[in-house]
Amino acid sequence: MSQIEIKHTACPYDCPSTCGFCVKTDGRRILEIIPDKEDGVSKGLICGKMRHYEKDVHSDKRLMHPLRRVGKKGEGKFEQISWEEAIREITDRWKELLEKDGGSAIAYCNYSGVMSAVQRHSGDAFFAYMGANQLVKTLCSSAKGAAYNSVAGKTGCLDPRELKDSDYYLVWGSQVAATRLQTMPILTEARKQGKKVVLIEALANGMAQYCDQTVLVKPGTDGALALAMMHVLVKEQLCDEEFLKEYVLGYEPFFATLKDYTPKWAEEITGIPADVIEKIAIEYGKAKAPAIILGSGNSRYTNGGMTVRLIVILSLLTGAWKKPGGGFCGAGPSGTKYIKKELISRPDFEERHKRGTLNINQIGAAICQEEIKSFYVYGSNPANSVSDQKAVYKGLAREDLFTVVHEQYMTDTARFADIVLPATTSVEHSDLYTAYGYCTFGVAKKVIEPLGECKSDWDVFCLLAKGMGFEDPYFERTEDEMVDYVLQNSPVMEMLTEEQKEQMEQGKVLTLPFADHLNILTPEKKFRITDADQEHEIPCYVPTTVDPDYPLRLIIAPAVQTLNAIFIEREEQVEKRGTMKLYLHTEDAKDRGIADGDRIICYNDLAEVEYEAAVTDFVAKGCVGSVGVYRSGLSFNGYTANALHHARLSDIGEATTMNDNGVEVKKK
Ligand SMILES: Nc1nc2c(c(=O)[nH]1)N[C@H]1C(S)=C(S)[C@@H](COP(=O)(O)OP(=O)(O)OC[C@H]3O[C@@H](n4cnc5c(=O)[nH]c(N)nc54)[C@H](O)[C@@H]3O)O[C@H]1N2
Ligand SMILES: Nc1nc2c(c(=O)[nH]1)N[C@H]1C(S)=C(S)[C@@H](COP(=O)(O)OP(=O)(O)OC[C@H]3O[C@@H](n4cnc5c(=O)[nH]c(N)nc54)[C@H](O)[C@@H]3O)O[C@H]1N2
Ligand code: SF4
Ligand SMILES: [Mo]
Repeated sequence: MSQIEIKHTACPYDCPSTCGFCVKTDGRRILEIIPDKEDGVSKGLICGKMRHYEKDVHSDKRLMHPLRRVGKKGEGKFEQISWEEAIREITDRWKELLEKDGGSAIAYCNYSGVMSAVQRHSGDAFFAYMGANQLVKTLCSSAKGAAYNSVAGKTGCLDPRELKDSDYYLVWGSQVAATRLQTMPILTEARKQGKKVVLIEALANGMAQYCDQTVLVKPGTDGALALAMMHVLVKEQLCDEEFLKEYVLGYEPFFATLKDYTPKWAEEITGIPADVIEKIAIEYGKAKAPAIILGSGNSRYTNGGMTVRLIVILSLLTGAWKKPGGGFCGAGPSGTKYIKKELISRPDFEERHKRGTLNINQIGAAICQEEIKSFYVYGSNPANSVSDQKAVYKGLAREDLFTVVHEQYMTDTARFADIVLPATTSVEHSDLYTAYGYCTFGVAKKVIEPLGECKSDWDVFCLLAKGMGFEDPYFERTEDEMVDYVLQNSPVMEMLTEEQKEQMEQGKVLTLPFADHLNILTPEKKFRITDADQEHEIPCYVPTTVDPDYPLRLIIAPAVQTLNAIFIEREEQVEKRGTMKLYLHTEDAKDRGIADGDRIICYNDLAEVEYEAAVTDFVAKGCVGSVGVYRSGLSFNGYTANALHHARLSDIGEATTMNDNGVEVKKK
């Protein structure tokens, strides 16, 4: 009989927490997930999605063998083939393409299916070595990241665990209960202590109940709110002049512009009454250690970078950053590089070729072009995640686009592949883990052998490299050797105590020191309100693009039960989540003769998408909200919110503008 063991591992998914937890295993199967009370981030509180990860690992829907398409594109008919055949077929085709057309004929798509370092970044090295079109990976919060960098560089912001010391909270566009679960107990405790939590949202139905006050804002107008709040802070002399003098560049010319940004001016734009803006600004200004918890929602606009710049600047004016718990939460908290990513993604391979670039947000249009002849997808599901869904399907349906998808499940993208390769889950491969929302680091070795014929991204890229005849030693390491090599070269090794090293060996996720928030990591060693590298050196209000033909603004929000398109193969999660709903304001519904539960069509110049109407007062007027990512088979008419998303890019960071689309709604 095999022995039962409890082993530590880490969550591989795109969630700021990267919880550590335990798995019970008999060496062949994962029997149970056991939350770990000693884990520094989760403290034993992990989400319902991962609480039964064993059901995903052992799902009978998992792909177990390489497959070759036998039916028409998208029909979903495949035959089983061997790995040798699969690799030969792929690499023969690529060699032919490279010889005839060059690397510009090959595109790939990868995003956040697996977040651990080696699995996530190994493909970058492979495709750079090959000279395929480089993917600009800006599908999530790149506008937010670039805007934060403009003001604060690499300065570490608050680790959410520091929020216990804050005395006033602005939860700004984040469904914390779904996406930052471990912050919830801190907010609950703060409220018990009489501290105030204010929510600034376009779609507040998920969070309003956990906050003392909800402020509904018209989508894409938060920059006006931030400016008006700063107007009030200056007028009421609530800015910390000493702090600004010592730590902040450019506040004088910026302050000179604030006089026109009155609360009354902002009311017109944001829909928030002027007296509400004034009151929040004064409360915020009088708090000793106020914290702004910023989600990514309001960065996903054509003015998203500017919005984030303004909110980060707001967090500086009262000197909150110098107080424990005060400042800004929602960008990189560490201020230190834990992993030398370049050892995995190998930017030096770029020198081998001059490559084209493709932005992931525009991958649909790209794969519709004849010049692109092959498409490789791993750790991503573009049919359900990127903008202009109709273009994505049109491209995937091209009989002459040789498509390979490396996946755990037969996703809407994989269904169109010529070759499907089965992927491991995190317990079947080894890797290094850093959280993007916390100061943590871990190494989790594989717990069980890969199921069926599944292989990890690292192993597949090494096999493909061999098939291609790539001779660089990079491709010769085994997965464990690669993980160890990156670990041994990690700056973290010098930060760890002997006890922590032992814990790391056991697969635990370690907490590293929080950043010194006044160790300002910009070239000038000061925060920058003005930035000569930006289109607008002095930050100002920039409206988002509004399409007069489609007066409602469509935004998207995450679902509690799923994580992007992950977990949509688990029946119980999908059942709990329910049908595809579109939230709309009572008055907007009334104007259109729509009642709660009606079947409705949401449309614009790109597509028509069918929903069930959810009528509520917890959404800003003029805004409609689509919650969760659905696969085509679970949608009403084959399309989801992404079909209504234009592929425009944000002002800073070339990022998605998923939330910045005009739509209209009618009863079906
Ligand atoms: N359960 C669950 N957890 C997740 C995910 C998931 O899908 N499900 N996704 C993961 C991923 S990939 C990410 S990036 C993070 C995201 O997590 P966060 O960065 O915390 O952001 P979200 O929770 O997605 O919240 C975005 C919010 O912005 C709001 N919003 C949209 N436009 C505006 C606006 O103009 N102004 C304001 N004030 N609000 C606006 C939306 O209504 C939404 O509530 O969560 C991760 N965690
Ligand atoms: N409508 C709508 N669109 C969205 C969002 C939304 O909330 N609504 N969210 C946006 C955001 S914030 C993000 S970050 C993106 C995410 O965009 P994507 O990363 O494209 O989408 P995911 O749904 O995360 O799909 C990842 C896929 O990777 C697979 N996978 C998991 N582990 C591995 C592995 O180890 N190897 C391989 N090869 N595959 C693996 C999973 O099975 C899954 O199908 O989507 C964006 N698009
Ligand atoms: S999805 Fe997030 S909350 Fe859930 S276990 Fe993973 S890291 Fe923790
Ligand atoms: Mo994301």
